[in-house]
Amino acid sequence: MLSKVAQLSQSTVNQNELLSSCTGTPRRRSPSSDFIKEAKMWRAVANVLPRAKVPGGRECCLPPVQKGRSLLAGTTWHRWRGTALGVRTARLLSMNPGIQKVEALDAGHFIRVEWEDGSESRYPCVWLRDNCQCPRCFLRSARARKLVFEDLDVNIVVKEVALADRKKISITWPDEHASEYEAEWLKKRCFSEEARAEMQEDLFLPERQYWGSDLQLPKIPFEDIMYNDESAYKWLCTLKKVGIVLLTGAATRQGELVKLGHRIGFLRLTFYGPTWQVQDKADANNVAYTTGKLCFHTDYPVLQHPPGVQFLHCIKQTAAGGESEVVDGFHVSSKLKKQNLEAYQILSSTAVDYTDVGVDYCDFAVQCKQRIIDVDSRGQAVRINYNNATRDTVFDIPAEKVRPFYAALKEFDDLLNSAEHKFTYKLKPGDIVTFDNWRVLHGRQSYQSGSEVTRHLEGAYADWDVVMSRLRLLRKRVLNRD
Ligand code: OGA
Ligand code: NM2
Ligand code: ZN
Ligand code: ZN
Repeated sequence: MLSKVAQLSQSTVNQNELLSSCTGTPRRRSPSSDFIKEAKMWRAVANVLPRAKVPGGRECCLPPVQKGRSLLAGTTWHRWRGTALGVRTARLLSMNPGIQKVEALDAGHFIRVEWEDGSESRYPCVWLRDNCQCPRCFLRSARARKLVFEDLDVNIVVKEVALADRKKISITWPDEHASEYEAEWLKKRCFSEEARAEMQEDLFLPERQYWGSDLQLPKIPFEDIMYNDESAYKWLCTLKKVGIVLLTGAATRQGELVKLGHRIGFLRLTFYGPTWQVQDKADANNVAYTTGKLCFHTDYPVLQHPPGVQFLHCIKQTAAGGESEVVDGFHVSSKLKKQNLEAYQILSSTAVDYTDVGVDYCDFAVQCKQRIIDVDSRGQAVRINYNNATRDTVFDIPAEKVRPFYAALKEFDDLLNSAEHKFTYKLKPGDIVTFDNWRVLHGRQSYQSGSEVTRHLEGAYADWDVVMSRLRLLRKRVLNRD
């Protein structure tokens, strides 16, 4: 049986099915909008983008940057075009290298491949045996390893290695099992530091663009990202790199975020429901559901795995007040690290108790411990977990460490709120702000309460796993990669 991807690449009709099944094409629509949207969808499917030559000789499906009408007008689109769109990594990934020579080294523990361009790669034999691609060792349909670890000899050496042709090597193992490895497959998995870094960049797009009050808020029409894969790809690349993108022109009714969820895959359900309504509520179960000011926070640090991405759709906006504020938490963290290393160390090592108790989608009594700044092995911030409202009164640290902790948090909070770092804007009805909830702290100014609802946002969350998965699939399609 053909894989789903293989089947889908067979005809445009099937490509259309993929769009409607996985990428959120609305199902129930009025006849007129149905017709318009159907037409747009077909246009998106049939969209044959002009082919542009990119450095390295590879072609990619990108329209040339048009003067005066960039999809991200006024943003850094031209700057990230070169890398985030896969041009740099395309070098490694599109290279079709031939093999000059292959030999065993180190008593058969290593294979050395000499490439036609004169460079070389070395592969440990235990890794080669572990990654044999034959049907006995690998299930093609699942692209997963069948070989069980028990059956792997970690001291295995190669018995024979040969160059099948310039595009393939073959290995015979001591038990006569035979493996073949393609040149391109091997090249991508080269163990050199440079090749590994390039592959990791391609998989995880770690590049960050820090910003402050000078942020030029990236904007894309909601319709474009819904019906055009290239726009959706740009949206998600920018969301990853900058941390925030404003989608404009959505309908001013509930339900747009559910459609957005279908576009990426699915939304993240929490105790506040699949989507949630930010408006002034009697007996509010969360400070967000009042007219009060919300100081800079990330949502839901009380969850062990806080939502990676947040969507806020403005349905109704109040005349006075209710402005939004955002700040780049990774940028501010790096500033804090330079300014006061001790404060940074306190915030990245102290486990803070969070609590959230109440009733919404169902009843809940959630407790969690989080560091305000989560860092990776190099000490770089990877997730901010800070909501002053849900920070517990219970604080599980020795009494003498309490004041130093507050002093450190004060320094961080001051930096977040400095005019240099924060960006203020006001959502309009039809706007959907999409942002990295692990990186961008957000807040809002207070507004007047009244007898009727004057401000209404619908909110939803998604996980980064889901968003990055959609980004990789869109990239594959937009850049016409294998
Ligand atoms: C929230 C929130 C922002 C706003 O609901 O968590 O931050 O503008 N809302 O109301
Ligand atoms: N809401 C907006 O951490 C939080 O309590 C964030 C979550 C209520 C879903 C607010
Ligand atoms: Zn095998
Ligand atoms: Zn919030």
